[in-house]
Amino acid sequence: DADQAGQGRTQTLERTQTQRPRLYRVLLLNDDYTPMDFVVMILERYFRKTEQDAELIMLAVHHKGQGVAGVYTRDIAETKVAQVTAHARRDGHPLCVVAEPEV
Ligand code: NFA
Repeated sequence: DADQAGQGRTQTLERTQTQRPRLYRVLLLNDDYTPMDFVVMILERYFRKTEQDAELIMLAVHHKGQGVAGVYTRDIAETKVAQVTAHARRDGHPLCVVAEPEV
């Protein structure tokens, strides 16, 4: 095409700095039925929290309605949401987990 042949109208700007990818918060939402121990296990297993941190985050979600389990690039965040949702449903728990972009 014209661009390939050097007739192009497309300009490529060279930049020395690389862009950093947008990051996404993975949020856990409170509900009345998911056992506290299950939420703690999820935070340890999928979000690599210590037992102490997992308990603090679980209690914050329980009392405030939601809380951040971790912050990741989009693919990783979406994979965490899918894996945790599948695990919760498999075990019969309504636990809700969502990803939202950081501002
Ligand atoms: N609120 C749940 C209970 O009392 C515990 C819970 C915490 C659920 C965090 C979801 C998220 N069993």
